Amino acid sequence: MKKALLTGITGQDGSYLAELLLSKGYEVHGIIRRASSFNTDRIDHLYRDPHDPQAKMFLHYGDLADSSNLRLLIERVCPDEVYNLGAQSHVKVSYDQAEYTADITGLGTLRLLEAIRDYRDRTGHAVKYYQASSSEMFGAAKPPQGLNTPFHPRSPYAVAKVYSFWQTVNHREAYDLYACNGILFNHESPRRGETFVTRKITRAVARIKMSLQKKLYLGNLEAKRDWGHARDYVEAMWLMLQQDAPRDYVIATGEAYSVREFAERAFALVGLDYQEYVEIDPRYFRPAEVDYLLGDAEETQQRLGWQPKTTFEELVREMVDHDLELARQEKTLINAGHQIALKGISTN
Ligand code: NDP
Ligand code: GDR
Repeated sequence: MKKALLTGITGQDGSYLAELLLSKGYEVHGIIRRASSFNTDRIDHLYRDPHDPQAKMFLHYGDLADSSNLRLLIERVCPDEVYNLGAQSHVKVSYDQAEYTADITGLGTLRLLEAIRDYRDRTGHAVKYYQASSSEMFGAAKPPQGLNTPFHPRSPYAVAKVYSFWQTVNHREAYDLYACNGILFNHESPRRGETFVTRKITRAVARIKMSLQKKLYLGNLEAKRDWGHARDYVEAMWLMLQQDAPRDYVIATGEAYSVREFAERAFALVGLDYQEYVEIDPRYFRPAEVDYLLGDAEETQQRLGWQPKTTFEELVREMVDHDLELARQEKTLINAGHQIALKGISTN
């Protein structure tokens, strides 16, 4: 039985990847951060008590800021594959917390790579490494962007991801580590964090439809993104670690839509006109914007034998349907006299 160790298992991608690896018979170990309230909602359906002989997923406290903890976990778990999905992953927040983002999203990668290298050298146990690289690294570069496009990062987050990209390449070249960068363009799902624009829109669409919210405040509606489904993209991550030799890959759909188009379609699905509900609030503008991301991924995707399965229409519909159900539940609770905090409406 193969063992995988995931950072970021509580995030959107971590939850889908954990599902995929469990379905393939892996023993899955995830690093979670201690918080004063539970932060495991996305993986609760996968959890079994560790005393249960059927348990295949195990959670360990840790943090990308803590090298000694990362080293200890690698010793204990003896993983065959490590997926580094953990990050301060919000671009706008990275402007507010630039140093923290550099530490976790940038240096965190080095801490993990060095721990793996040391473990491999001492034990001889081969470990394959996946780095969650991002289309944000292309930033201001003209579309379409592919493996040969020079990086031009436009935020502290993107700069930290470029650092991690090159640390991963250098560990492959200098130490012969099986290490891959997956340069993934935006991917969304009903599990997307509520302060990312797609989920912020679908949550608002559903709440407005259910009369729980009146307006949706957004920033730049003209930014274009190449949006895929997270469930499809985690398969590409896994495939990258199953090849004969390590390399870097670009994963995208090859289609881009603006934030405005996303909003238009999401509102239309519930019979509403977005123009009546969306207002612009400059607080959501970024000091430097990434205007247009469109992936040129044909070549690397062919190498993997991977194609996205979910269309843009299907993605928007799945997210809206999911959030309509959530809004119905909220409405029921409110009607029963409970107080519901409409989180995510005014932040980021
Ligand atoms: P999320 O924001 O949903 O999840 C981020 C994860 O990182 C969470 O599990 C979070 O834990 C964890 N994390 C945050 N800080 C730390 C820390 N200090 N130490 C350890 N773990 C930490 O991101 P996604 O799932 O969307 O993305 C996964 C990865 O892929 C990220 O690295 C992201 O930057 C990258 N990426 C994402 C893309 C996308 O479109 N989704 C595209 C390209 C790259 P907690 O739950 O406790 O906050
Ligand atoms: P992004 O995702 O920055 O591409 O990073 P996000 O959904 O935050 O923004 C996409 C675009 O929408 C514009 N926008 C808004 N964004 C947010 N969050 N809130 C708003 O109200 C709003 N209004 C307009 C933004 O300006 C931007 O142009 C995501 C993250 O998952 C990264 O971790 C990942 O690396 C990249 O995708 C690929």
